[in-house]
Amino acid sequence: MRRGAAGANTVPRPRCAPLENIVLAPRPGPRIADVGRAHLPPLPLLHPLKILRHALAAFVTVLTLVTPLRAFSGRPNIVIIFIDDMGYADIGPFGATAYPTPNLDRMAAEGRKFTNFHVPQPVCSASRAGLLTGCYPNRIGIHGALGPAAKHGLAATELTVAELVKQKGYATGMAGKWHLGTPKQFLPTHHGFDEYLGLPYSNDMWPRHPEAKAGAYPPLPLIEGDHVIKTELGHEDQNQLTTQYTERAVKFIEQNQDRPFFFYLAHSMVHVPLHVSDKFRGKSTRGLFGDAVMELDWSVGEILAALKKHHLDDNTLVIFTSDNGPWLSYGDHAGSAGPLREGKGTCWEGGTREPTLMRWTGKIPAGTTSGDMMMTIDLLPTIAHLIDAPLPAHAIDGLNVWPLIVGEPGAKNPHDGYAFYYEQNALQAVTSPDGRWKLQLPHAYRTLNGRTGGTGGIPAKYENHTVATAELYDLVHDVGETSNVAAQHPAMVQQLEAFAEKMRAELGDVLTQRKGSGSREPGRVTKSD
Ligand SMILES: [Ca+2]
Repeated sequence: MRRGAAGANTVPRPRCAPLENIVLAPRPGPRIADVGRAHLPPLPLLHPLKILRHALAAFVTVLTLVTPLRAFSGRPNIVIIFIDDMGYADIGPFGATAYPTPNLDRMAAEGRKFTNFHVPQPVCSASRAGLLTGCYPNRIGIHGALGPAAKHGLAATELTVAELVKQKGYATGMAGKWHLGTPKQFLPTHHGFDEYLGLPYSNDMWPRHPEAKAGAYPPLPLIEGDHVIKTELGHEDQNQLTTQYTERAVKFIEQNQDRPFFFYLAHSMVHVPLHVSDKFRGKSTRGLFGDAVMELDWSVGEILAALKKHHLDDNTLVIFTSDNGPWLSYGDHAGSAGPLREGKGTCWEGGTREPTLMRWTGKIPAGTTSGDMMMTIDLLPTIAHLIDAPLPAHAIDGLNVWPLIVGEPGAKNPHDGYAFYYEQNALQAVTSPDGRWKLQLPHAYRTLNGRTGGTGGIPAKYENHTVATAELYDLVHDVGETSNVAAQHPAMVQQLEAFAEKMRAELGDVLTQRKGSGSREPGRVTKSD
């Protein structure tokens, strides 16, 4: 497995000059002109030549302070919009027709659509761990969806995207669902975010969820920083979440328009139980689900409008994607994976291939589509490349894919393959680096087996099915994983089996009773905490 110290981004890079610390002091900080003035002596009555010398000294002082700021302004702002449980075909650019998504349509027209962009695991906490650390989530001890009582979370020693960009003086903020540990020490403000507003975990871990047994969940809190600011959210509070998160993001952009910033907007919707504000209630022909997507589209529009208003379009990378595929058992309250097989909670394409858009005016070619395979774990090293930041010394799994993102001629995926783990360290599938070939390894998975899902927020029951022997799929010609072509391509099966073995040696695999050598422990609450 490649280590951060051996990857493409690992050339030692100069640390920030001390002056950047002055320029990037947290707001409200001194304005550049004020800082310059603070360094000037008072101007007594002096000989004209002395006045000239003072003036020259002042000019040089101001110049040295301003120069680093100008150099720094070349680093892009980054906004990641992470939707919860949105399916591959749930937005206009990916085929949704039952409701309009004009802002996402515009984002696709002004940016690039990625049709083969994946998450490493098809479930909330694990997926978020991969996005934020550039690691396969099982490498860092995070799997599944952490419950409110979980006593573990993202280890303090892991490096998040927020901590990465802070090394370069970025302002960092987050709104929305965290889900990487509820005890205070694991919350976003302890992982590199200057500010945070949101839910510590999923909005269905809630006493009012229609399926929640009495006493199963504590009251669902709203958190600001690392303090609970509302102890028990009700339905109307959930109705306001999309609006509230969006307003926070817009305010953050406004406040930080003059310095590089990173904002992570992790919406709670369209995870069940679905909620929407009055702005969009009843507005779609697809019920509450369509209404909620329309509100998310509105949210994207607000972000793009804020960037435009502050003239940041050509210096801001905006990424839109989802943490896993649709929760199909919820039927009319679930999204659609379109042509893809299965959904959330499976390593079929419907579970991990996400509707993804990226926009950076002048850098990412507008109105284009990429079919190259990429994964959220690649974003941290790609961002490190963009801002010239050092990668962590510990091993990570993602690699810089910027040449693929911008469509450089001849660009190739730098990986040996991608691994899809699920449950507690079960290696269920692997793909070739170009994303064409996928080997489904023997494992059990959940399926509705052709039945429709539930209605009104009550799910249907899944059945368990099994992949008995490894199955090979040609995703270029069969994106729906309908025809096992293992018998026709034995060499490809062998190649992917070898990659799977390499992953088992590194990260282990409970399905073949293997222990890996490269895994790390999550953070845990200790008695002294
Ligand atoms: Ca999710």
